[in-house]
Amino acid sequence: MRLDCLIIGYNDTPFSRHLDLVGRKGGQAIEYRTARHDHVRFDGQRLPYMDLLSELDRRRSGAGAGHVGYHIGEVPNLAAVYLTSHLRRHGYEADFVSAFRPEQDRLAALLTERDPVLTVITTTFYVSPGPVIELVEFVRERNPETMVVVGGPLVANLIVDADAATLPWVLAEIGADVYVHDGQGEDTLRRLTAAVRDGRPLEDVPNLLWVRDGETVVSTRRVPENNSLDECAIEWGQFDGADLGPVLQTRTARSCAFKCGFCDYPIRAGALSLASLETIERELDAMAELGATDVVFIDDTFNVPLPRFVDICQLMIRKGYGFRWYSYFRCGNVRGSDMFDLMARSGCAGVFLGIESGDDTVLKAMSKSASVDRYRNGIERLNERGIMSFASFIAGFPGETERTVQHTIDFLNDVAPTFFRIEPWWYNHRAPIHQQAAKYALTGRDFRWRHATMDSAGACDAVDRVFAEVTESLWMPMWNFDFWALPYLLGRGFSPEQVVRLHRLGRDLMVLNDGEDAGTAARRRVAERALVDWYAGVDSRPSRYGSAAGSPTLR
Ligand code: B12
Ligand code: SF4
Repeated sequence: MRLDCLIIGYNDTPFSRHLDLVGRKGGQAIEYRTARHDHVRFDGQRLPYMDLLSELDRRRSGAGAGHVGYHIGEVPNLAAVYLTSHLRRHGYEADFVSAFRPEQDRLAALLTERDPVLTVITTTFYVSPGPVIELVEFVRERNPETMVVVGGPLVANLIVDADAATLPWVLAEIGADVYVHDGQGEDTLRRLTAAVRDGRPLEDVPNLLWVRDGETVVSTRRVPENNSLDECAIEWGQFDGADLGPVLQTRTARSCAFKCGFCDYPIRAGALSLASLETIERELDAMAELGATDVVFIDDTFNVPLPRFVDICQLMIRKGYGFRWYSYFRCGNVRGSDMFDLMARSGCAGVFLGIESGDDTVLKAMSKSASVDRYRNGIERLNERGIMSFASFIAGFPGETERTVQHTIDFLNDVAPTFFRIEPWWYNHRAPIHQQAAKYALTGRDFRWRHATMDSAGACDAVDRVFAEVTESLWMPMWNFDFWALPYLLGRGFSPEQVVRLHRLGRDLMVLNDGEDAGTAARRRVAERALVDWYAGVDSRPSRYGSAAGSPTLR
């Protein structure tokens, strides 16, 4: 039967391609310096952690090149699941592909055999159009007739950033037939699917853009969506547990009630909107029914408001689902110990902490509504209960100095969250801090900026310093990994200790990334051997992707 809609999750750029691109910017470019902490050199290859695991698995199993032993796309892409569920609920034939690269063959088969009327490209993760262009070309080669639709955050950001003269050019370059312009967009997609299927004109559907004659952007009327999270919750029963795997992501809230100086998400996503406890219970029941072992709540502030968070933890205890769960967590908002006990009893296995700085003046400049003391208390309570934590930091926000960086190092060594990472500040002109540019003598944008107390190169130096001097918490790389790799790996059968060990051994190898002399090479061989030996003791479930033909993840 013909598909009404095929939805594509995410397209991860191969790391080697990324290195080539950022390498061309020169060794001092921030992107290049950041990439140094995102991979290890292993037997002559530069591999981010997920590819390192695939390589260890390939050697152990004797599989051939192209073996995808590990890929974060095994966790079903949430936007793709969400949009598929939304369309199915309204009676449309919809299916999704979680990750393009390891599922290329399946995507090609769906495009030719199920001949979708619409092919939808989600853009949750893209800060530039490159990955979308690659997908559009792939889709058109396999099915020139399908209508290619692109929407989501990338489109919204391009519309805000590009001026009237460049927007048609950028959209034409991406090459889709239609763009959805809305912070949500699911209902526009439903209307578009109906219109195309029924042969009605696109002009009937709000929130659309397309390019006419390569130079004019045509837009239909704007009707911003405000979809109810209760009415639009994912109906997990529509899916097969074996297809989805044991690690599932969901969200119980949209947007965020805070206004951190560096973040534009609440501006983009609108007012905070919450799903009811009944909806959450229905979703969790269905996930348990599908056999989920690990559930990830991607809400930006899962424990705000606190009474609701208590209700959710109590619900998980009462229902005895037995799965481990993970979320972002504002640990500075929680006092006392009871809440942490409740989290542990309800199965919390790991939390993402947006700490940002170990210095109160920087936290204040960030409008973080948090203090170092409250953070300290929160992390200590988590550590006592064996809940793993990942603490994320920003280097170089206005107000940052050598001294405040030292405070971050001291904080990490003193409080010891399980994992941490620090990244140079990315100056986003859409974020609230931009309104205070004059106060901080701020100039530039993105990864090239300067303010009264630091510039972007100084922020990179600070990252190197924190990486080198923190000994009591383990560096967790970002590239296709990040905190979200924790549920994935535990779901694949790793023990928490094995995940910790991976990070310890990975760091031993990562510190040797830059060296070329004989001494470094000898140390590298020892560190590589330790990883091979460690992996010999890992008894993980097989990958869903295995030797996916044509997967260039390891190239
Ligand atoms: C989980 C996660 C990951 C995981 C994903 C695992 C997986 N299997 O899915 C991993 C670790 C892989 C990851 C990687 C990265 N991530 Co990430 N990630 C997230 C996280 C926590 C959740 C994303 C999510 O699923 N959202 C839920 C979906 C439902 O929301 P949504 O995309 O907004 O979709 C809605 C609409 O936008 C719309 N929509 C989306 N696309 C389309 C298309 C059409 C046609 C229509 C109609 C509608 C539509 O539909 C949805 C329903 O309304 C977010 C933070 C957050 N809390 O959201 C960061 C986030 C998305 N990640 C981010 C970034 C920067 C990255 C990386 C680039 C980091 C890096 N340098 O490596 C990589 C990119 C990887 C890649 N392939 O390119 C940024 C994105 C910034 C941006 N887009 O401006 C975020 C917002 C974090 C942040 N605040 O910085 N990430
Ligand atoms: S960083 Fe997190 S808590 Fe702060 S405004 Fe953004 S989404 Fe909200």
